[in-house]
Amino acid sequence: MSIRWMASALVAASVAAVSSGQCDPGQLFPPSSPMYPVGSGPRSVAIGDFDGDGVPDLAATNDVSDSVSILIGSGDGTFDAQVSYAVGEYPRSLAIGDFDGDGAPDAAVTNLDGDSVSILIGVGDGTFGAQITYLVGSNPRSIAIGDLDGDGVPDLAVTNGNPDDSVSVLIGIGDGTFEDHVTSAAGGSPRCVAIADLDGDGVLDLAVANGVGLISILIGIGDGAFGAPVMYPGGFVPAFIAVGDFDGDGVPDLAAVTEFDSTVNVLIGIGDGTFNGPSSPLSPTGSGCVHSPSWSRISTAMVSRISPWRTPKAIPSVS
Ligand SMILES: [Ca+2]
Ligand SMILES: [Ca+2]
Ligand SMILES: [Ca+2]
Ligand SMILES: [Ca+2]
Repeated sequence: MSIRWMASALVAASVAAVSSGQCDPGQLFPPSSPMYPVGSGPRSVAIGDFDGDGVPDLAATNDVSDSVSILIGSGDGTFDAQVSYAVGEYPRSLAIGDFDGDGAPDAAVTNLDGDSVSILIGVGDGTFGAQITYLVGSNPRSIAIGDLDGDGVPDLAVTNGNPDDSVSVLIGIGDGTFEDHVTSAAGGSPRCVAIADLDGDGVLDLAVANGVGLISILIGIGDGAFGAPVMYPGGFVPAFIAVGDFDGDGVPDLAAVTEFDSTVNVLIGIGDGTFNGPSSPLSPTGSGCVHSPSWSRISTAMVSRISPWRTPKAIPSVS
């Protein structure tokens, strides 16, 4: 049973319930909370001032209708009706940046089933040009924007899920186009990527939440390439990761939510690219043991998910 089929079935069931009188939308949402139709299967949302009037607007990915909905903000808390733009197959995440340097926000969208990224260049009046797509790895789920090679032009980092288990970097040219993607190993079933200078050398680095229960740190070299990932235990299927300075020492720290542990795992940055967290870094070679009291809370099932990482063909798919 495909995810797309299940999503369609849920939408159909909801519509049927409302139509049959079993469910009154007015009881679910008060009249003061307006709802705005978008496409089918909305998955993620981002904010940008797409028409340049100083009022935030919305962009949402719709994974069943393979589109992005743009809703222009009126300034009083309301939004115009959506205008949709076609993107690739099963769009998942999107990020907003100015890829062509014209001051108008553009959008980058991961297409989970299309193994691609769609770029929508903003005109500046709230409309967007037709998509330009770039191939990446398998099952791209998450996307982040940063100047990874230090040339002043925004670049993209994209997680590629199983079986590629990598991060794709697309270097921006500056005119809204991107070079072909270059991949770096990231762990097992990467699900979310965040960008920050984790070791304070002025070069942006990557933090990746991997579905097999690991947080990967990839230190940027400066030309858009990255060193080998250093792994930290991340709980049972870390799904999202965010960067912030939680202890106020000026060094970025990490917070990752786990899908099945019902926890947020916090890793405190040391400043050299390493972290104090649930445990010490794991050796990518698989040698040695991890000595940490918190390691014991990781279940046998969790260990079985980590151990196969040392023999990549055995990694369970959680994409
Ligand atoms: Ca632009
Ligand atoms: Ca760049
Ligand atoms: Ca760095
Ligand atoms: Ca800190």
